Amino acid sequence: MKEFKGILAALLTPYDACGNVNHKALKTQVRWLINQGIDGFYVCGSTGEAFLLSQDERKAILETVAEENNGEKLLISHVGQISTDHALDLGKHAKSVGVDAISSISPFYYKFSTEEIKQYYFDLMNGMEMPFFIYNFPAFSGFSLTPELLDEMCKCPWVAGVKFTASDFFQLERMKKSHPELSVWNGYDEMLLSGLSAGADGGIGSTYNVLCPAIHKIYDSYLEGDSKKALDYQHVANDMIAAICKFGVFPSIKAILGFEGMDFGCCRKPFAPLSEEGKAELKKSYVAYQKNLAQL
Ligand code: MN9
Repeated sequence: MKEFKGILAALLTPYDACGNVNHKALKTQVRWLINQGIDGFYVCGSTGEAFLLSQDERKAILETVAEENNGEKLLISHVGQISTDHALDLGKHAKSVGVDAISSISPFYYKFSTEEIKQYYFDLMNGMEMPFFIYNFPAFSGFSLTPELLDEMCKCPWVAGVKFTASDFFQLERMKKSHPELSVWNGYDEMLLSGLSAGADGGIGSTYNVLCPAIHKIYDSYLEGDSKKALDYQHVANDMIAAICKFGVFPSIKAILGFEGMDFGCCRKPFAPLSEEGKAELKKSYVAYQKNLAQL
């Protein structure tokens, strides 16, 4: 079995001119990332516009990624939905496709109680019986996984770890200290080194779609015990990430993939298209990023 660690790209969803999922571009992107040293893929998460896709589209995307990946790198399928049944439907499909693990954000919008959210996770894990990563992203979901709640969740043997998209590294450290057997993925790319220092086993991120070489250097340098070098690479990556955040994370990353010859189209509405000014600034930042990376 593959180990749950390393640098995973939270894949974006490419669309063609008619707004349909562009499976060909997706395959090209998966292969491009494998060639750059990526350790795996997180499919149809926030970055993949999960909640702007139909169930069938999500299933088809996973199948395409699995086909191109061909068992080479880690494959984690995000199956989160507001409805337990819809999430289970995606999860069972993902299991049949042969993913390494499943993951889900907590059900949102209705302000479900902690008990209801816990039950949602238990229903998914017991329904799928395979390694499961709880996706903790309080800023978007409105729900925060506490170390105490994680202790309770761990009564289920299928909990494999947490995707921790938050900046409370005390919480991350507590989770990892109490459950060293779990894998914790850092979620904010701009804070990868901080997450690793607090005990994270790797990172899953949207900007890794375009910054894999620099990001992998942060990870490798940290593991080699060279925090100074890791920080140098984090600085280089963060100059680019700051520009990406300024103009909208997903449209910006799609534009950068466009610079690399992969046409990902726009994000689905209500996401707005990237401005011309944004595109021009991103281009400048991307050229500078590549230069800075080469000089390190
Ligand atoms: O989960 C990603 N968050 C979203 C991780 O997709 C909303 C991150 O990779 C961020 O996009 C990135 C930029 O803030 O850290």
